[in-house]
Amino acid sequence: MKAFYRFFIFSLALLFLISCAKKEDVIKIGTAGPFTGDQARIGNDMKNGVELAVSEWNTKGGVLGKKIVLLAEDDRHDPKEAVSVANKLVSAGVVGVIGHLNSNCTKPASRIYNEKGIPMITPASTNPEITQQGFNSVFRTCGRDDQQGAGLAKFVIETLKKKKVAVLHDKTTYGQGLSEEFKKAAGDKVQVMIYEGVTQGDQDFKPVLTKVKSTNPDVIFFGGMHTEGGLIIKQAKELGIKAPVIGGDGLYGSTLLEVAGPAAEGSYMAFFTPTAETETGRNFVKNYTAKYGEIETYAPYAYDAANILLEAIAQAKTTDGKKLIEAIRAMKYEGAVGTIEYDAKGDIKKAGYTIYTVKDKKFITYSKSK
Ligand code: ABU
Repeated sequence: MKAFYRFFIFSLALLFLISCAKKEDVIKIGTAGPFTGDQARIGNDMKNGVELAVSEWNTKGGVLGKKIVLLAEDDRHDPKEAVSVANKLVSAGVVGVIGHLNSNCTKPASRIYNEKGIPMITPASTNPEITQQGFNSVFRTCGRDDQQGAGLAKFVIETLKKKKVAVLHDKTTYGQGLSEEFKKAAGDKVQVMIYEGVTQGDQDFKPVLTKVKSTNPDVIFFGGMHTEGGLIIKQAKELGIKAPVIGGDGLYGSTLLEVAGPAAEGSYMAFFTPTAETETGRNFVKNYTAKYGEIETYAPYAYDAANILLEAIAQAKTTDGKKLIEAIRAMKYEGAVGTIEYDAKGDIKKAGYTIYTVKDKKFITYSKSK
């Protein structure tokens, strides 16, 4: 019997040692965003960007001599789910996270990562407050909505030369925040004819658009995402509204073209600077499209975010969160979208926006910010 117990304890100890050894064999990084539902296309585009970076590093031997494992969690652009998946990623032992996509998810999730000292780089969340929480672990590769809102206001005033603006938003951290930034930047150079919130997930915007129509605006500004934006564009046309719809990066993407159909022609949306005209930018486009097809939206920003995190691990020679955060903050990274450098808050030092319009069912560049 004694021999049996000795064998039993020896086996348990062996199993424990094997599991510890296995744990140290890989380096886990996480990504989280809306991988299902109406934002699945942009969510998966973001995930693909991260996956591409990870696979390229693994082809070169991983990082610190270890294979990189990517854990991807679907937050369904639901803030509660975002907190839940953030806890799941932390428990699984990720050393850094790329995500989330939606500002209303990134903001609460960033608290979880910050409590554990784990760096988080969002490639898409543009609400200014994300980097104003006093969390030194929070970074982004995209710009902010104060920059985007100011760019859009300038576009309406100086390029379109329009004054009467109907402002709608989806009541989210991003959508409402962007609309506020637009209004703030436009000041008294525009006349806000109506300012109303709509609900994400709604299908019928004709009641609010009927009110919009009665104010006879020159432009409809919508702070929100592509599904609701597409429906607003389509239903505004159906109501005979001539004013073009204009919005931010949330409108960009094939879902808007699909939902709005022919009504999308002549609408305007800001998006970040496209991939850089450099070897890294061109290689990214070539390798991404070969593997996943056309780039949807945030993929290059996610690719750069993942590369920055992995480069930080390589440079710091550790996965210790504090050291990684220091390495990210000190880095000057030449990525697919250009040079990325961070300020003290975790924002990129240089953020550019491009205004697109829809022509012949495609997004085409209208003007670029300097
Ligand atoms: N930047 C638009 C979509 C993501 C977000 O900030 O909520």
